[in-house]
Amino acid sequence: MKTTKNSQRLFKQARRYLPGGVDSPVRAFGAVGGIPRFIVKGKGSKIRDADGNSYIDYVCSWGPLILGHADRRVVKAIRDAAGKGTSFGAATEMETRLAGMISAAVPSMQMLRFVSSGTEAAMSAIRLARAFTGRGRIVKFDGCYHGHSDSLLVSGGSGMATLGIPDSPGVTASTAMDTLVAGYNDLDAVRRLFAKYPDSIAAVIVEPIAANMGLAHPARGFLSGLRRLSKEHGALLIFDEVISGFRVAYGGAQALYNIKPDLTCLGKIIGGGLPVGAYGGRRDIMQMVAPSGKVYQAGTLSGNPLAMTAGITTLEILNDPSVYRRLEEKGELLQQGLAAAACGACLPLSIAREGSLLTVFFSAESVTDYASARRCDTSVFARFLRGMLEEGIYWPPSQFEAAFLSLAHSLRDIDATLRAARKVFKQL
Ligand code: KE4
Repeated sequence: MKTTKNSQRLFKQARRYLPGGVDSPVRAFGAVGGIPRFIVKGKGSKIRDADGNSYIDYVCSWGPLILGHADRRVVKAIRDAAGKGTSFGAATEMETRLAGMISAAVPSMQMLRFVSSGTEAAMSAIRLARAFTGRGRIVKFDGCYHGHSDSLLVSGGSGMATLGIPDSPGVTASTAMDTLVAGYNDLDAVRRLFAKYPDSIAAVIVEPIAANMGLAHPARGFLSGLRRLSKEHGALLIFDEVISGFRVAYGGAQALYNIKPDLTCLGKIIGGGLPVGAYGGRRDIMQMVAPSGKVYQAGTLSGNPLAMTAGITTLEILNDPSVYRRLEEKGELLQQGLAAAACGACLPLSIAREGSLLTVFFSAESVTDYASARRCDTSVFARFLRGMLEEGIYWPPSQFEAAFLSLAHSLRDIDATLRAARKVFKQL
């Protein structure tokens, strides 16, 4: 057994000041048990914990680190920028530069605004959609996550079209009732919502490739159906590409599926590991954002020089088709190897993958929505997670998250991961 003495001590200290000892719930390992590892260093595909244990990392900060930890080019750019000042609360040329790079990569984002998290991006996009359409209701999908703003911390009952119910205490019923919920991939449910609430739906917000129920692909015709229905009913279509943006393709999922949303939310990769989010889209909509328009949104550290520099450096490296080919090859190798290992252990497993983003579901059926995701065996997943930790593999500590590969993951890393999986699957 790997020792976790120091992580245990640090976790105990952390719980004195921080709820659950963490600054984001999933980090507490609540879903999988065991001691959350306190990380002291990362380099490339590896992280090291407070007890000196080294792991091949498949969390990669939940997506931002597509280049791997402490990429020397990103670190140098941040170091150089920091020497000139970390934040001015004033305009800088770098914001324009990164915005231009994003708009060139994602043409539907004719204009955009930087914020400091994906939550802020999605929250602001919803406010803007409500202002632009003059309507109050929104549609989201069960199992999709768009950050922790009140309107979006709402989920449905089953996969049917339902009035939203608060996902968290503190979200008022009056707020939740403006959020309508449908099952992911259930286009009929969305059709029924538009019929039931005519002229009152401001927007449909969707993860074009879902990654917060584990990874689930859009069914054929689902995204184009949402595009058609929202246009037909005068609602905006918002793609939340906080995870998929610059992950599944340089142009995101909208490039893969050739669908043009009205607004897009970004985060994670565009900050190169520093806090950034962005929302953007059609010029006629974005012009409504203060100060050019009346929709208020602001942020002390929005577009700060360090995050902009890290984002610019990261996107410059990603803007090379061979990058996504290499990520695809690594993802394919890992998926094939995991499937073969599960087969060898007679373990019911389904794997969903898009490029360097994948989820291993402990279920024989493929996952197409939150209802099917919830049928997975989460207790087996927990044993898998803990077993992989023992083998030096740091897998995302929740069945309902995706794993992230980076350009720094080597073939040796993948071999080591598959060796570990073969051993752990047999123990399950
Ligand atoms: P942040 O506020 O955490 O930067 O972004 C919120 C968000 C918005 N949209 C999507 C599709 C997201 O996946 C997220 C956040 N992702 C989670 C992982 N699934 C962040 C990890 C965490 O909550 O600690």
